Amino acid sequence: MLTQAQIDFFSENGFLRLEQVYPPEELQEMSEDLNYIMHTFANWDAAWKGPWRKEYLKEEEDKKATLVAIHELQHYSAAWTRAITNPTLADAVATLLDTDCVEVHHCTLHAKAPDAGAPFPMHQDLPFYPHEDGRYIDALIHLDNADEESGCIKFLAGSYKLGKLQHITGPDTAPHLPTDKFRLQDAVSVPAQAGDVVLFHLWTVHGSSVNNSGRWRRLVRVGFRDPRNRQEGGQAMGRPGLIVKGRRPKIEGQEVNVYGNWTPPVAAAKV
Ligand SMILES: O=C(O)CCC(=O)C(=O)O
Repeated sequence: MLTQAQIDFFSENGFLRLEQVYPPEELQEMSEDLNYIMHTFANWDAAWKGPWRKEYLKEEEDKKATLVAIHELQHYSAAWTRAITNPTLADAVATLLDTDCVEVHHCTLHAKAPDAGAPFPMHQDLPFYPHEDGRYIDALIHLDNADEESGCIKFLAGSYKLGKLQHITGPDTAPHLPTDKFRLQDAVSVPAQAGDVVLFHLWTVHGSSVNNSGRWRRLVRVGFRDPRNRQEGGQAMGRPGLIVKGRRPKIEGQEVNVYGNWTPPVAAAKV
C-alpha cells in the first residue's frame, strides 16, 4: 500500500522510489538468472548511438561504452516471470494510475558494464512505445546498488507535466531531447539499492551518465499500462500483455491478438 505522501510525491515529480520490493532470497535468484541470460542470450552491443554521445562521453569512454540489453526476461526464467508479476508492484502501479486493471507491456534489461557502462541521453520513453495518453508507468527493478558513480537514473522533476515532447530521431541516433535544453546536470539523481524499484511516468524526462565504478549497474525496466490506453506504435505494438491486476476490460475496436503476427487459416484454427 502506498502512503498518501508517496502518491503526492509521484504526482508532483513524476517518479517514486519503492524500497525493497524484492526480499534478498528472491533477488538472489533473479540476479543469478539474469547473469545466465546475459551470458547466454543478450546483446552486448546495445549502447545507444548518436551525436549526443560526444557531450556525454570523453573520447576514451566513447570507444569502450558498453550496454548489455535483452527484452522479455520472462521468456527465459521463471524467477523473472514471478518478478514482473509481483503483486506489491502491480498494486503500487494501479494506485498511481488510478485504475482497476494493470497490463504488463514489456520488459527490458539495461546492464551498464563496470568502468565503461554506456550513458543515456535525456528523453521520455514515449517515442519508443507511443501511447494515446499518459496512463503508463515504467518500473526500474534494481539488481545492484546504483549510485552517482555507477550511473544511477536521473529525472527532471515534474517534467511529465510538459506532456508529449518532440524528440530528435533518425537512423543514426536513439531518440533524445535537445541536449542544450534538457540537461543531465539539471536532473535529480535517484540512487537505489538492489531490490528497490524506481517508478516513473511515460512522459517523465530522464537519462543517466557513464558507469565509472568498477561495479555492474544492472536494472530491468518493466512497462505497465492501463489497457484502456491505446498504443500507437513502437516496441511490442499489437501484442497483448499479462494482466497483473484486476480484469481486462472489453474495449470496442481493441482485439486481443493472441496469434501475434500469425493469422490462422480458418479451417486450421485450433481453439
Ligand atoms: O538504464 C538507464 O540508466 C536509463 C534507463 C532509461 O532511459 C529507460 O529505461 O528508458
